[in-house]
Amino acid sequence: MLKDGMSKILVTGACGQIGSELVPALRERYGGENVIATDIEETNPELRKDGPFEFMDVTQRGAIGAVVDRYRVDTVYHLAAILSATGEKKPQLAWDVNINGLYKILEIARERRVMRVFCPSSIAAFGPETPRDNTPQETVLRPTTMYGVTKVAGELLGDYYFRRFELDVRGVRYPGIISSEAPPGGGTTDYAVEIFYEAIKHQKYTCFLKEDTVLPMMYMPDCIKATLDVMAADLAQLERHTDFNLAAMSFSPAELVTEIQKHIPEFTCEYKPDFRQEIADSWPRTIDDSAAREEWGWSPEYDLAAMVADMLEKLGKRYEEGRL
Ligand code: NAD
Ligand code: AKB
Repeated sequence: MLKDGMSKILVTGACGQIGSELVPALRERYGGENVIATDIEETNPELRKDGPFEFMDVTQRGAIGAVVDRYRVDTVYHLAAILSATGEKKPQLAWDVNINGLYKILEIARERRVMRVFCPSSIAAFGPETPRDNTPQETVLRPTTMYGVTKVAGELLGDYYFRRFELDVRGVRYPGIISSEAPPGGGTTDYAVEIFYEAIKHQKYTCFLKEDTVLPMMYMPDCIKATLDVMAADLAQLERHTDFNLAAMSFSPAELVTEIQKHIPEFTCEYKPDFRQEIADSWPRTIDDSAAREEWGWSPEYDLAAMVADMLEKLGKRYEEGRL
């Protein structure tokens, strides 16, 4: 709890892959009424069950201000964004939502004296000139996607608001997130979620990345843990603020297929790389997350084997119940 049990938390982009699981986790911890889920579209009606939901477009400053004022918001988890693959198809939209949206969130937070803002970055902040193995915390940030450009700019903007206005902005560079609840929203790592649905339903999958493309990944329970932990960390212990490297596991599509085949031996995968291959080739293979470990005690729980077993159990149950 951030302020004498009085936290009012706003989540933007709440119906997305991460928001769909972060909102219930926040409501569990802080109380349903205290977590206001917002999105431009209501693709997850479940979020209305345990607390407020509001339509809110993060590119509309007036709309953000109205929600912040109505609920007396003091903490923001800003998840609304356009991800890498959609961002390459619609770079202008990616800039508008990811940069103009973030700027408006930060300005409203500054004006209304919001206490703390979470704004995630991504492994997409790195680029082809970055060392790809054990990518250091401090390294070359020259991404070649619009999404990556917005993530680097977002890290810098958040740091600026911290230094210049003492707004407590925090963020991590999430790897690709794997989850069983909401589908991923137009990224390059989406294959690592789609593959489970196809393995269960059809026992075959066509992957849009090459079989040996290793990328950093993380299972949703670790993503939620990291998000809550970095936001709960003692500010005095933080040297960094908006750009913590974060790691849990790294694997290629072929390694994921082998792990799934341990549970579904008849599962097969073919590979037809598309435009997302070039994006993946510009990202790291493995990440050095020692700063997050040292400054706020980060440590993941799920490796590849544990993640695959849990995903197949959860999705398999939904399939048997006719809900997949
Ligand atoms: P997502 O695409 O699943 O969800 C984003 C949500 O934002 C969607 O529900 C969408 O409707 C909403 N949105 C889009 N435009 C909006 C607007 N103008 N106003 C309000 N809402 C709008 O994304 P996610 O995977 O949940 O990602 C959340 C955050 O985490 C993003 O900043 C993303 O860059 C970051 N991230 C995600 C991953 C991942 O693998 N999921 C990895 C690295 C970083
Ligand atoms: C994407 O693939 O765009 C996201 C990310 C790693 O930021 N999952």
